[in-house]
Amino acid sequence: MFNLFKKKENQQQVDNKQDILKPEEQAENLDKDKRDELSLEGTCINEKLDAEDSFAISVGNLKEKVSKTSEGLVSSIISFATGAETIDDDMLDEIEDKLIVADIGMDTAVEVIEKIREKKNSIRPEQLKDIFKQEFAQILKEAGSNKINLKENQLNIVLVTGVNGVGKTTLIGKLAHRYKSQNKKIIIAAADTFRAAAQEQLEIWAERAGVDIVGKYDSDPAAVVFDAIKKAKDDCADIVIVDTAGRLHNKFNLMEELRKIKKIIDREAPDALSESILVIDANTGQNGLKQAQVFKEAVDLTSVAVTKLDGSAKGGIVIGISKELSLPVKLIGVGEKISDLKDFNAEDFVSAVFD
Ligand SMILES: Nc1nc2c(ncn2[C@@H]2O[C@H](COP(=O)(O)OP(=O)(O)O)[C@@H](O)[C@H]2O)c(=O)[nH]1
Ligand SMILES: [Mg+2]
Repeated sequence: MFNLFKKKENQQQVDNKQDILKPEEQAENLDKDKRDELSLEGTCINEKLDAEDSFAISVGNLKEKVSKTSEGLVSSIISFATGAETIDDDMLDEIEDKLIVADIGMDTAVEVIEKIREKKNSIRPEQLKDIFKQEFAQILKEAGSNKINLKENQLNIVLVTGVNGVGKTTLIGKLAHRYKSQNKKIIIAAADTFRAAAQEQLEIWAERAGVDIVGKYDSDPAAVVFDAIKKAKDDCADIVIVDTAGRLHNKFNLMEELRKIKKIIDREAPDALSESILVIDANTGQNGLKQAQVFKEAVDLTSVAVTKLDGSAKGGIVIGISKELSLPVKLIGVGEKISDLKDFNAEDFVSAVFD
């Protein structure tokens, strides 16, 4: 009853305001009021978003995927330590070089090696592998929870950013498939409107996953996001996944475009942005870290997805990202199939690389 009165009172305020608004603003306000009405009526009470673990990858399978990374990181540590009586500075310098080559990140490599150098007289060379494993596990843990953040009984928006070719569209297709299989209502916002091919590619993924898609080639990306949010509210959708452009040669414009998208999300659906995910290709190594700095500033990243981990020798970037950006890795791409997007589990990752 109270809500009804309140709604009536609000309606009066809106009506009064309409008189002094321009026609396009009036249209926008009416849309908003209609959406408010929908949520007031409680039609958007969605089913519980249950945590499924069928998207986990077994340590055995992960081990196979990260075998090259493991070779680069662990084999070198073992080969330097094998047969040595003590741990000396030269040995640690050489391991440091290997860690940098394996792309765990310069600062991370230096910091971990310095920590071990301080206690080198109290540990044995054969303990090194376990000590590195513990250090890396600690770094991954400190970056935060690896679980994708989705809220119950409300709209969730997942914003996906990253430079061209890293695997954003593929990841969105896989993610849509995952949530669809959990009976969630998904809408994809095709906000990479710059290339017609990008739209077509996403349409194919949407069709494969059996989810709705909003967006038109050459339209304003922020307007696509606006439309997707409107549709999501009208349809009581659970999740809107936003694809974005990634042409970095025009960095300033891209960041402006992304900021505008973020602004629309914050304005139209405050508190709905559950994840702002940066997608990084495992093979890009150090470059990935530099990209992340730029995106972090524009769209308030909450997490990272590392794609193409299958066959990459540079999977150590997972550790560098966690340490140097304080961002947890939450998803990993381990192949091109629709089921090849897995949850990242820090403990399993270090086991797969080190054991
Ligand atoms: N091996 C492998 N290939 C992937 C993975 N994710 C994406 N790709 C491939 O990377 C290429 C670029 O992907 P796309 O999604 O178009 O990247 P976008 O430009 O960021 O949207 C495509 O050929 C994908 O099939 C992955 O996890 N593993
Ligand atoms: Mg794309």
